[in-house]
Amino acid sequence: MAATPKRVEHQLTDKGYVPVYATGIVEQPWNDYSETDHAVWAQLFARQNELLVGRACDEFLANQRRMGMTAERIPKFSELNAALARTTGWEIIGVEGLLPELDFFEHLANRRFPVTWWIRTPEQLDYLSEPDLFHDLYGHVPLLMEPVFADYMAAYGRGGVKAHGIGPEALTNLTRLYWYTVEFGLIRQHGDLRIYGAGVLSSKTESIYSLESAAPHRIGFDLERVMRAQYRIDTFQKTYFVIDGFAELMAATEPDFTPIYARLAGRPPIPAGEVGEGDAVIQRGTGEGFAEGGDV
Ligand code: HBI
Ligand code: FE
Repeated sequence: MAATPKRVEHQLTDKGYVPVYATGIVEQPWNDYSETDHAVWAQLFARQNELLVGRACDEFLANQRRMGMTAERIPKFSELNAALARTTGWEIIGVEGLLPELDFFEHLANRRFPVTWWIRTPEQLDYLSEPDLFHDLYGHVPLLMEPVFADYMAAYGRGGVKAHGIGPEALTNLTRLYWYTVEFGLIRQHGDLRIYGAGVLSSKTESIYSLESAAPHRIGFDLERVMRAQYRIDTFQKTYFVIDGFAELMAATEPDFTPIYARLAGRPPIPAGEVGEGDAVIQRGTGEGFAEGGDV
């Protein structure tokens, strides 16, 4: 396991990163990764890449190749940043793990994607409770090379900073949007359903379940519907929302959310496993195996 990284307190350049001492950022300790760390990356990478042919959206594997991400070694953030800088202006920054929401939103608004610097152990191969390097780097980063999705992520960050100023209910609504798009979103491609959400792309079992199980509902994306949808942290999702394309996602989130938050304030959330009236149902799930309770 890599040694604990040194924290860098640095005066940031005029790239617009406001705080003078960014305590949340750590340099990627690439030379400290052990052979076991690289082996875990290689095993997860190879397994997912084989599984995702025909299951991931086209842009995912294409951009992974474009940025030179391979199974061989844990990628160097600096090398991926060169590809990102040339394409969408995004930058990967190393972090210890989950950040306070406002910090996270501010990074996204400035086109900085926080990536956990450490990778899971072989014992945690198939499940760990918080995002590690494999989830963040393998799952989230390739699509930051896709211009429209990259714009959506930056717009999401700006919206998050605003929502943080509005209050907890707005934040809850916005977190659901992140959950059902960036983490667990599906997209129509080639007349079929494909995966673009990082939480699914980085999970062996959910990559199959999300597309092939009869249990979950699959519903056409609708912004306010998604913002009302409770979700699951500890099991497969009970519902997946489907977009027609990244342009649809970007267009849906253009308007100012303030009136939307006001409208939603008076409406109850929809449980994760429920089909709401007016839903554009693509496939109504059987609900088989749904865990009771535990929606957030
Ligand atoms: N921090 N590093 C990191 N990565 C995330 O994906 C993340 C976070 N903090 C908060 C968060 N995600 C979610 O609450 C978002 O919906 C904001
Ligand atoms: Fe994530």
